[in-house]
Amino acid sequence: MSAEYAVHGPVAVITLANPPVNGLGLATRQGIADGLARAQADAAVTAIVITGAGSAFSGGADIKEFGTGKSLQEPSLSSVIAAIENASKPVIAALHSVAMGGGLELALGCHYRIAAPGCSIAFPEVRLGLLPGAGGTQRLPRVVGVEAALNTIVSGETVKSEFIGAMPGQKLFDKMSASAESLAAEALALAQSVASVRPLPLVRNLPCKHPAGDAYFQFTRNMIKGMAGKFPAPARCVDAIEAATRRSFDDGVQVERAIFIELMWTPESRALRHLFMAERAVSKIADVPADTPRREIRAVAVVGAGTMGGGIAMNFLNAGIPVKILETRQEALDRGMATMRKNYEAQVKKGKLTQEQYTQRMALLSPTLDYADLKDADLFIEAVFEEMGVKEAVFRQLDAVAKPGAILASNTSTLDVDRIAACTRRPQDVLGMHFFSPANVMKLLEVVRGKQTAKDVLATVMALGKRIKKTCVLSRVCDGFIGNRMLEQYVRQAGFLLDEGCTPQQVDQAMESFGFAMGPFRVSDLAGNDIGWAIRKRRAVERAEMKYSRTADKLCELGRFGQKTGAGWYDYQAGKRDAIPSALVEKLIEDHRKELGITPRRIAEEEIVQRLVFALVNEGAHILEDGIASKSSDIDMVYITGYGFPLHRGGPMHYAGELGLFNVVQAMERFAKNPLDDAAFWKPAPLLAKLAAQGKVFD
Ligand code: T1G
Repeated sequence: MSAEYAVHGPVAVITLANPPVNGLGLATRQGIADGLARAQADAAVTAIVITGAGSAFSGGADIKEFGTGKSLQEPSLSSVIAAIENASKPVIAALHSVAMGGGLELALGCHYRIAAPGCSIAFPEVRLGLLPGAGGTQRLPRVVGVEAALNTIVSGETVKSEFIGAMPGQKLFDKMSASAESLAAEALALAQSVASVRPLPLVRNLPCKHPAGDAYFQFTRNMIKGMAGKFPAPARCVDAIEAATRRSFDDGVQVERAIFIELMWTPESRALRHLFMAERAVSKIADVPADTPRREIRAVAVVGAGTMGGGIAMNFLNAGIPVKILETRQEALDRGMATMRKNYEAQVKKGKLTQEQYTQRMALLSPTLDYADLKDADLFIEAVFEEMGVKEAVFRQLDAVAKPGAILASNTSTLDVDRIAACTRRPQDVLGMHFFSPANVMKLLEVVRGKQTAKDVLATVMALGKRIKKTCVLSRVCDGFIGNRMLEQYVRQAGFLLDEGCTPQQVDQAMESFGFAMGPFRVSDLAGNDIGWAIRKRRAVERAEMKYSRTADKLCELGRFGQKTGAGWYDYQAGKRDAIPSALVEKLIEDHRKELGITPRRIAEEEIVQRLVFALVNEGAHILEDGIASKSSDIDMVYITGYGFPLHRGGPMHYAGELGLFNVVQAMERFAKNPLDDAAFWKPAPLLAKLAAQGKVFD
């Protein structure tokens, strides 16, 4: 039962009860329909109120039902709304907390609406690659006007009920309750006050016109072209709303329905719906219950005031958490403090931060050269040079000064967290917190679980990550964790493609057409080519079997580290970031091919994209087999939030599923036949091969 029925005097009350947000799943829709029928049949009932239990009126259609067939099963939301409109007694929607998507459409089908202040009103469907599919594009313009409706539906933005209630001429709410607490009583009173009104008012009967329709919709379409990017839904929202101004209500609903079904099947909508669920699943750790007690984090200590340390510190300052930041030399400490000030001042200049907020944040920051000053911290984050010996020494110091129960985290991007933990007497309090540069901007935070990391430490850090607005993805310990381990294969393929015939700009353009903001060589020039160089040198010792193109090393041997040296894979004019194809680099690559005896070939864009993306997929499958990531949607979240994988593709693992894993394996088998490639790498991971053979997708 997902809707409760009760009678208060002459008013029947139907309460949606499908936690956590009263998603309008089949059982809930059936519960509403049954309640309406019951109220209609009861002569003592003169009016009906619909409201929601818990922390929402309704968050809309049950997204978990999409693709299961249940979302289209009768009673559909549209037929429930039709039953409301055809009811012989007034139906009042009592809105509180959240009224979104199908929940707002349900309310728009009612004869009257009363809203509590603070209720979040939105049509967020566009963020799922959809549009309101139960009459929302036809009814909302009729109660708030075409332009306000179009802005709401195309943006998917949330607006508070009191803001709408104050809009002159709005007909969305017949009444605002004095408070959330008084909503129920005021809804009952409203119901009784309209019990005898006939004919019952219907939103569908209101007029819907725009005085300058052609010009307005043309202007809107031009505006949307830029912001919609690869997503078709925003423009289709405009089509549906325009239909509301030009056609009868029933015809307009047909137009909306057709567009909804069209969008439901687009890969872009499937990707966005996948990521909606992936983002909510990412914080769940199978063996760490959601109610695991957490340690209190009142103060943080950051060791290392370099680019990463300063950026890390800013995350906590922004969340109002005091930070002590330590360096070993005064000038390094001063430099780190100056960088943070510069970052905040830039935000103040852009209007992203007020002067007062800047001052408040800096007041929470205490620089020090003395480890003893860190003794009260509840969480330590080490962000020093990426060299095991240096990190081990730091952790020994932290172990000596930290109080019992303090959490010790390393920001290492690839090193063995278990080995770092072994330098302390408290391995259960040690884990990795791998931030991505710039640490105060990038959303991704890889939380690296050591063999002995305690469950309450994980629960504490995952919750803290959410508090500092990060997407926390749990990783086990391996070289490169999730993101960088996969990136290694992506970059290797990019290098092989140069050996075989591509220029850096051809590879970058192919990946940017696929949807990445920047291709691998532009990214490398931005981050610094010397970072990869150091990792390859370390790997050459530890994993000699790993084959690489030597072009990247030759580039670094020339000191071409990228933007920071004014030259890398590309040339750069002083003070500019525009990547200019470099004749010197092209000659370096040509000479290297001659050295290897390689005759360059023309390589199609499709092969470039497949070799780089399928390299991510195959390594991702190995990562799942090794238990480094617990679910494939976590890998997608890593690549979407930390590596610029295009949103409309849903992440590497989702994208592979969309293409069909069988097709991915087929392509890999072709790559394995290329003598210049790495045949061993292209052997499909057993998990990938198994799923492909079974015609399945990743979990
Ligand atoms: N369906 C199913 N589950 C939902 C849901 C939904 N619509 N919305 C949230 N959840 C789950 C979510 O997965 C998580 O589950 C829990 O609720 C808390 O979510 C016909 C077709 C409502 C503002 O797009 O914006 O209606 O992880 O962490 O921060 O035209 O959830 O606990 O198991 O986000 O308090 C349109 C999406 C659907 C609303 C609450 N509606 N949801 O935020 O909690 S399509 C949406 C949200 C539609 C109609 C069309 C937010 C929220 P779990 P949360 P929150």
